[in-house]
Amino acid sequence: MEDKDVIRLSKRMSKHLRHQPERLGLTLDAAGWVDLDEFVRKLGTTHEQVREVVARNDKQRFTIADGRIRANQGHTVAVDLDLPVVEPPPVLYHGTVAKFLPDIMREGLRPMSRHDVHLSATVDTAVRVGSRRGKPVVLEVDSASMHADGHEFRVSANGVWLAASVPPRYLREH
Ligand code: HQG
Repeated sequence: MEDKDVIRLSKRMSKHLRHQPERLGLTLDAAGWVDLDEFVRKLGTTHEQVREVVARNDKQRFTIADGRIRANQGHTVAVDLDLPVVEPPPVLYHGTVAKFLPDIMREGLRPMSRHDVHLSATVDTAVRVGSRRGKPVVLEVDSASMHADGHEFRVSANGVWLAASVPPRYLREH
């Protein structure tokens, strides 16, 4: 497949595996999995194309296992990915844009429409995430203190760090 076709199919797959499975008549199980044969059929594509997207995806957004597929993170539908709580690296990063800063510094990072706040292990990744919305601003998260204070962290299969929220006292501009 050409790159642009991989991206287009990846976006369709994300849409149905994260946000609107019902639009294709799919039902995700509690952990976000759906039968791969059914998914391929309802998407109107082929196993080869779906496997190519999973393998070539720039961010490893999907996992195929035991004849099923799921998105690794980013859901807005209710799923419990069943990820273990783990100790985070001492510092994590969040990419955003300047117009959100006043609210973020007042009330902290909130998951907005997603399940969790998404944090990055590297500044580079946070810059990329922030750039989706304009000129990126990177926030540093004092994850060591959060962890010490009892906040839970999880990490998705593709290395995205997840937290329920980040109170403002743990945030500063990078
Ligand atoms: C902001 C992409 C006001 C937050 C990326 C962000 C990521 C607040 C936006 C993944 C706020 C939410 C997630 C507050 C947070 N007040 N604004 N209190 N708290 N915000 O898209 O982190 O390509 O839900 O800064 O790579 O941008 O989909 O989150 O700008 O990993 O795989 O509210 O999406 O991955 O936006 O991105 P999002 P995000 P995929």
